[in-house]
Amino acid sequence: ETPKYTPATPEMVDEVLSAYPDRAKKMRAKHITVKTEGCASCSVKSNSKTVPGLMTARGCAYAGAKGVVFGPVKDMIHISHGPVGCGYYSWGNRRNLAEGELGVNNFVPFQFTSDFSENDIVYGGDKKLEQICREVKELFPTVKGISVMSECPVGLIGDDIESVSKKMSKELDLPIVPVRCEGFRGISQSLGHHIANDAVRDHLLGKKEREEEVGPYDVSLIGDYNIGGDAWASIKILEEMGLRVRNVWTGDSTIEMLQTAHQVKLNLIHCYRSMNYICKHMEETYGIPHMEFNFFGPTKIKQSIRAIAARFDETIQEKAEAVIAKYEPMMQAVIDKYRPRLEGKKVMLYVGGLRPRHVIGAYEDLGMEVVGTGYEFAHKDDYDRTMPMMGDNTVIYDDVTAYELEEFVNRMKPDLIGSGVKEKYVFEKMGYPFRQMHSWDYSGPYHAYDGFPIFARDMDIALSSPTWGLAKAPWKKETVKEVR
Ligand code: CFM
Repeated sequence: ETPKYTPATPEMVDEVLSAYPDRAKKMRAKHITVKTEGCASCSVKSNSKTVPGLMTARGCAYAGAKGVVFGPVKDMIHISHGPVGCGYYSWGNRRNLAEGELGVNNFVPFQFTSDFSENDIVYGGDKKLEQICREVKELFPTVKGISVMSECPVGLIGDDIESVSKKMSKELDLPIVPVRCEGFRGISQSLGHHIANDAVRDHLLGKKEREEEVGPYDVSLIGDYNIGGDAWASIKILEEMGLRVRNVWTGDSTIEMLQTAHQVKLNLIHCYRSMNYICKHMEETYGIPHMEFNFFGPTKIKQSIRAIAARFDETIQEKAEAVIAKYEPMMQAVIDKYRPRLEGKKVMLYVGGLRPRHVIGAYEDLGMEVVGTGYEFAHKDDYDRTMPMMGDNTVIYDDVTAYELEEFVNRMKPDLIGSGVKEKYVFEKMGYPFRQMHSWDYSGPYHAYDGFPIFARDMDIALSSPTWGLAKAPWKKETVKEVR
């Protein structure tokens, strides 16, 4: 009794939105489109404020700066500056893995907060911040730097974290980076990425020189946060191609990788949304070109390897072909195993700012079709890159509300949904196979050749679980005779 898939139509969208008051309906309609043949009016409004009263999944600037960009830098201590909740709820759930000795050169699994109380709000938290910086250095003398991640109240009461950072940086002889990522700034975590990029630009990038000369094959891997080991899988390919990955921003990375990233030949950018700012800056200031690439699924990996190799000489190009030749048969074996089980399955996605388009190729490699997708906080340039990848009669939704997504799923009945923890249990209770496409559901990596077999297995596990046959109460099944 598989539910019957129904393609999206403009009427379906209209019907779902008709539950809203006129004004809200009008505003939301601009953020949703059904792609039709020719795709004339095929665009959506994005990167604008959520309609108050509607429940969406977005995060805040603090989430984008602390959780996304700075958090994974392992040998710095990141102080969640403000009340305890922001630090507590951003603690350890993004699965950005890091190697190293805990408390010595890896502080990623820890949580540091200034734990603001009423007194700090009334009298200001600058003195407390000074004290925390001293304690950080005293307790963890090997720490390489500190970031001060502002939470909302710090901005509201006008604390001067810049001057505290400057003062303490001198006193402790340690880079201390003030980051003005108060959650109220902007309309989503996206501004937090930008603020964090700017903080790296102003306080870290170019502040240190590696003594070794810049080699012809030196690159940085930008916008890979090592979720479930993704960056490790990506580095493996790049190094087998003969490139030298000098810096990773910021999965399993160090403060030195942020300081010396002006010393490479090329920036390879996976997550465009969160790191395009700094790449443009490095291009303008240091003349380092950047290129986007996609390591999800063998088709995109192959295209990306060749595109990257084309930026280098024949040595790299030959090695690139050898890498493809080595891994393609393994990937074909994965496809041969899973494609017959997954062929034709329809997927609906809803993730942050990159994956809603980046994973489409990986699903297609398995014969699956993405019939709906959307971003929490993407901008126009992200949707411009997305539209051509979607088939006809697919629905694209920006900053979708909990109600809208549930109703689209109710009407379209996809086979699999890929989204986050806020969505997971709603859809599982509705009887839909689900995978978390932020955290990889305690799994991963999904990037690169190491990741694709795991991705394929995980999608199959979700879809083929016998649980779905038990989701309906026995007395509601037609096959069960009514007992009176
Ligand atoms: Fe980039 Fe990301 Fe993403 Fe992102 Fe995020 Fe993330 Fe994401 Mo969750 S940096 S935009 S702010 S690829 S945490 S590792 S999964 S929403 S699609």
